Amino acid sequence: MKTLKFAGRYVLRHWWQYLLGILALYLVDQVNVYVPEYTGNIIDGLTEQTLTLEGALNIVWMILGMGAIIAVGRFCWRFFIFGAARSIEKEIRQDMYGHLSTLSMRYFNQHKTGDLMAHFTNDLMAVRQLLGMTVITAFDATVMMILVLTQMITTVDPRLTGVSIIPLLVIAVGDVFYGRMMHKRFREKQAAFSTLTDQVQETISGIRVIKAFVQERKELYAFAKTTEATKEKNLNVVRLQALMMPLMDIIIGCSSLLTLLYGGYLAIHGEITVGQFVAFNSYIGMLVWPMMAVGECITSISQGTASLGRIFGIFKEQPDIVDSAVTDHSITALSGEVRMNRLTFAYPGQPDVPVLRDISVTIRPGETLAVIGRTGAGKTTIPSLLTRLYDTPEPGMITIGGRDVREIPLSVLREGIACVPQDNFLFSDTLQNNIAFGSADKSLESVIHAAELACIHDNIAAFPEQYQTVVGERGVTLSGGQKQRSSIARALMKDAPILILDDALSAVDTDTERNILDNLRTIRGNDRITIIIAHRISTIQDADHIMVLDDGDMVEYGTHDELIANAGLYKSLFDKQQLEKQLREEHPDQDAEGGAAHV
Ligand code: M5T
Ligand code: MG
Repeated sequence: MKTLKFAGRYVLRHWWQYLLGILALYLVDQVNVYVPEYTGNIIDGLTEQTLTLEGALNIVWMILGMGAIIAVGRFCWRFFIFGAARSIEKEIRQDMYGHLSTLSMRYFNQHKTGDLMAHFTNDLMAVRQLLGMTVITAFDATVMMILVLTQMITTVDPRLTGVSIIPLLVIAVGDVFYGRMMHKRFREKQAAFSTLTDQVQETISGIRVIKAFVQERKELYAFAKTTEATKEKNLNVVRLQALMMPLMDIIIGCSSLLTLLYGGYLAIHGEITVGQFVAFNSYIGMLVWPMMAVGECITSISQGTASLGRIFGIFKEQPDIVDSAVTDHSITALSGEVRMNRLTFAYPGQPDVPVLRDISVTIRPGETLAVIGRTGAGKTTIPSLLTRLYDTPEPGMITIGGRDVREIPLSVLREGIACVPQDNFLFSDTLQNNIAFGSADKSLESVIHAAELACIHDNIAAFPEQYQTVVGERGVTLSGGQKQRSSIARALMKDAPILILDDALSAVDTDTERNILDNLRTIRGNDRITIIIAHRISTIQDADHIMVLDDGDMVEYGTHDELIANAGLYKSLFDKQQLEKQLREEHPDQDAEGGAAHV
């Protein structure tokens, strides 16, 4: 019901188009119904030899005129109704896209990309079909049926009408069963399509891994299975449709036979004229389509409403993280210290597995906090909570300038935090646009400045098209380190009060790393906060505070010297990495790119 209300809102916006379309449709039907009557008149006139040449010409003109009205009418209904359906499709697609982008991480973690893409393609197509062709078919079929039956009864004979439509009633009853079977098969077809889209999408995104692990054949085999399954589901639909057609022909044949027998009988006995007999045959022909249309309508209504339901499912989904009653809209910029206050957090869906436990730190403006720890220790979770991709279980666990992050308007919070995520992502666009993404100032000078700070300018300047170089999907034409540094440049463009680098220097050699860190120190000044997450001690040793995370616990906290003196986990990491460095220096040809052991 809510689904229909949802669709109704869009339809109502285009009510005048539907109205005009339906009027045109009605006009065409009305005129169509008179054509057999006029043809019948000519035949009667000819057999009874009462028709003058002038009279015949008049009728011919009438028929031509009707033809013209039908042509214009057909254009109009197509134009108005298909136009409305296309517009609604566009509006729903636009709204769906807008809504989807507001949804929280939880939603995207739970839904497959291919499935979501199928909503935008297949499901919308079914809805367009429902709001376009089906509206026309349903209306047209009903009007045609009523008009033709009335014509049959009034201009020919009620008894003949009764007899001839008996077989056609069988079609109407059969349609119900047909519709049910079709609905089920269509649903399966739709699901198969989703799986197919998903597989293509995953293969393309994961092509590097597939190639590296020489899994092309296996993937091809898996894909062949999916396409085979999709073909089967499509064939199921086709088979049912194919079965329907000959059955229909048989039934229509029966109807024509009855008309011929009983109509012939009536004509021989002079109860109807030959012209009426001929006209009646045309009417029977005209009834076939509305009868078949009922089946079509049932199919596309069930398919369209199913798709509408799937689409409405997206709209029903509400973003978990939004501005709320506690939001103080007078806050327009981030400032002050960042505090984590007994921060404990578990991901939604796994409430019993806290990934951060009882973390308390304070970072004052101008300071740098470094976070180090084994993989899976909970490092990335910290920026996710700071930018509110997820919410802390209790207020006050993370505050900025003394205010809980929930009190800060979401846009202000995210504007104020420039983050280089661990899985950096470049769009299929020019490097200039990628770096300027999210900044108001998109000028080349600013982009170059940011690129220089991120030590990527020289690389970009060496490309033939420099900043206009288009990076492929996910930036595959750039090296890992180049991608990372482009992402850093993007974050630096924002010049935000809080900067977070999540493992953003891991693919950069140690000398470049040093340069970038020196640049950061200069530009961050003494009023802004920097958080650096890393695995390499060289990245973080100059930070004001170093937090050592181990399996969600902050096991050590202090400066580099304090932690070395502490002789704990940090010290053992340091020793290990020093040893590796020495080994590399002794055998420089073995591992030229400075990839220190991951902790
Ligand atoms: C910490 C778990 C993950 C790990 C722990 C993103 C995410 C993580 N986790 C979930 O259960 N659900 C999620 O959606 O949380 O994860 P992290 O903070 O990403 O770890 P890290 O950044 O320290 O690791 P790494 O590898 O980046 O150094 O147990 O399973
Ligand atoms: Mg991480």
